[in-house]
Amino acid sequence: MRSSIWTCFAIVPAAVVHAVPSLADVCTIDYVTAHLPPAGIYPGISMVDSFVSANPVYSAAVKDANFYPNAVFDYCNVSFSYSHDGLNDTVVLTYWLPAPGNFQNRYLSTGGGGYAINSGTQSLPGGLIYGAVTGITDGGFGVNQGAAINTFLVANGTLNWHNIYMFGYEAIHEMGELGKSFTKTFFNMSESTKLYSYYQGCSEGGREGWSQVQRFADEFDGASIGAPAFRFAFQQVQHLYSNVVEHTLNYFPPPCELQAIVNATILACDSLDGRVDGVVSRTDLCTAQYDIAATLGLPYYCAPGAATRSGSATPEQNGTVTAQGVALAKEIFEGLHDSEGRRAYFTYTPSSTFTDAQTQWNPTSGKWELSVTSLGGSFVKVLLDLQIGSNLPSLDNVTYDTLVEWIDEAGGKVIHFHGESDFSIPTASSVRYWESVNKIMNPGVSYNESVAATQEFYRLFLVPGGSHCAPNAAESNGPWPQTALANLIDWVEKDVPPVTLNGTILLGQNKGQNQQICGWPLRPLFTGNGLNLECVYDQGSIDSWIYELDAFDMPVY
Ligand SMILES: *[C@@H]1O[C@H](CO)[C@@H](O)[C@H](O)[C@H]1NC(C)=O
Ligand SMILES: *[C@@H]1O[C@H](CO)[C@@H](O)[C@H](O)[C@H]1NC(C)=O
Ligand SMILES: *[C@@H]1O[C@H](CO)[C@@H](O)[C@H](O)[C@H]1NC(C)=O
Ligand SMILES: *[C@@H]1O[C@H](CO)[C@@H](O)[C@H](O)[C@H]1NC(C)=O
Ligand SMILES: *[C@@H]1O[C@H](CO)[C@@H](O)[C@H](O)[C@H]1NC(C)=O
Ligand SMILES: *[C@@H]1O[C@H](CO)[C@@H](O)[C@H](O)[C@H]1NC(C)=O
Ligand SMILES: *[C@@H]1O[C@H](CO)[C@@H](O)[C@H](O)[C@H]1NC(C)=O
Ligand SMILES: *[C@@H]1O[C@H](CO)[C@@H](O)[C@H](O)[C@H]1NC(C)=O
Ligand SMILES: *[C@@H]1O[C@H](CO)[C@@H](O)[C@H](O)[C@H]1NC(C)=O
Ligand SMILES: [Ca+2]
Repeated sequence: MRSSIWTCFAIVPAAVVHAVPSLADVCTIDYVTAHLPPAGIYPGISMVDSFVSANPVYSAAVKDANFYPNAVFDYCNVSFSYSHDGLNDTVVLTYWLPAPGNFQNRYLSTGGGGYAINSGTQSLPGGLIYGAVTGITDGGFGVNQGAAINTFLVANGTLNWHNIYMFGYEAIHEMGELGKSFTKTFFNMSESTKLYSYYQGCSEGGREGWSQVQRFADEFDGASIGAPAFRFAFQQVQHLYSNVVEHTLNYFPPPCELQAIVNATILACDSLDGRVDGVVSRTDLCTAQYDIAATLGLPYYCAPGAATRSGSATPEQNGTVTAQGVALAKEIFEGLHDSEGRRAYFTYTPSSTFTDAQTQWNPTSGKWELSVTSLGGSFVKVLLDLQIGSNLPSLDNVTYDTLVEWIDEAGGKVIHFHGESDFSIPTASSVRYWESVNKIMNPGVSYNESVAATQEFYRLFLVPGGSHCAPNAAESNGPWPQTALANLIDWVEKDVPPVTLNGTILLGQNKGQNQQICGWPLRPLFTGNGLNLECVYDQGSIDSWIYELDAFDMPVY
């Protein structure tokens, strides 16, 4: 040992002593253990030293992902855990670290979906390929983290507030603070070297992103947020709306019938944006100009389906669109109103799939029957009725004041996008949020002036044809913001704002093509036979996205 050190010093110039170590040099349990966040870095938290794992992984390949381009990379796979003092809990953090030569002074926290606080390791390459240490947390929910709502009650009627807070915002915050500290220590960063910190997530992960931006202005330099499942009570209860329409109209359509309506709608509305590409870039024009009654009598056919873990085999569906099917679809497109006709919430755009309205085949009765969506059902069961049940989310506590607070303090930037054909979280939900921020932050100026001020730090993009946090097989030529994180990095680090958001067509015959995505409030319109995308100011289109929720006395942001 001694002689090999001596040899090293003897024959190599001094500069090489500081040479970048290899992945294998530092990706060891000993090195990680020696570089864990120091005690006291975050009040009330202690590292659990006995649980550290680290192993290098070489030539990992990712392909066809929605939130990062194809890549091949090496990384250090690290996990360690911490506990809240006095609670004896265990929260497991997983970080993927770039090889030292590829580290670019960046850190990224990522989030989950549904009632899960992370998306497994599938989100981690997103930051790694940009030289960022990238993390997920299990929130302390352990192997059951996929349905964290299972842990929100300790007994019927008794909430487990610790778990609810962890899910609501605390776990993501702790992951960010510990992750940044760990990154600096691991890579020997000096005090004065800037570590850029980011957040990326979609759906529940989008809500988690906003839960940080709203409360902790300094946590991230930028956030890339898709289709956030925020305004949680509205969002989760509205998942039940389609089921309640079915129940009220006593009509439980074969799924194929609704699919046929969607397909016919896309076909009919495709050209309204000026380009025949199978993508409805202007759902507002579709709402205004297309009456789905035109689908009455349309024949449809779907092949039989095999049994799955959660459902029995389904028969062939061969029929024509019925008056009941049309009435059902129309009622769903109206959105939730109270019995006095006052609007309670918005709904999905025409061309979105009717996912919440999915029925189930009962082989015994030989009928399609109601299937209550658990996204909404578990919410009501667990969080409203406080009964231990199948699953449920946390009720976030965002008020007007917290919104104004973070806006006052914020220095970070946010790219927020939402598929225009989202079937799970109505697109108008994100428009309302952006418009609320825009209005609250910029009193007394013209709309255009307020838009310019808000776009200094917060930009919203409606993705033509985009589905829920994914491109849409039914509108396969639509663009998808696969490089949103890269565009955010350019905005934060080079001050290049995404005037349009870079989109890539990920499916269909135009796969691989680039298509820019207009920044709200401008709307896409193609001219020149569909060849030129223009982002136009269209007051009628903007107004069509803004709803009066007059079923409630309280303001809804
Ligand atoms: C990463 O580490 C975790 C925890 O030790 C382990 O379960 C997993 O298999 C590792 N992944 C790879 C690709 O090495
Ligand atoms: C803490 O949890 C561990 C296992 O999770 C258990 O063995 C130990 O008894 C607990 N300690 C206290 C003080 O509850
Ligand atoms: C950090 O510094 C130590 C001591 O010089 C060195 O052994 C280690 O390789 C460095 N780590 C990285 C990631 O550069
Ligand atoms: C569907 O039903 C119609 C009318 O009964 C029949 O003509 C057609 O062949 C059927 N299609 C399939 C694919 O079974
Ligand atoms: C909790 O309430 C449910 C009804 O929602 C009931 O079925 C269950 O038995 C109750 N559990 C306990 C432990 O009381
Ligand atoms: C919700 O707001 C109330 C009143 O400000 C506060 O006491 C409570 O801690 C908040 N809860 C969450 C989850 O933020
Ligand atoms: C607002 O800006 C748009 C361009 O983004 C322009 O077309 C429109 O005329 C402006 N409205 C007013 C009232 O200046
Ligand atoms: C609707 O279109 C999709 C392709 O986008 C196709 O796979 C599906 O079979 C069609 N469904 C019906 C009922 O026409
Ligand atoms: C934009 O997307 C294209 C693929 O559509 C990609 O080649 C390009 O690198 C992206 N640009 C940026 C700035 O991310
Ligand atoms: Ca089109």
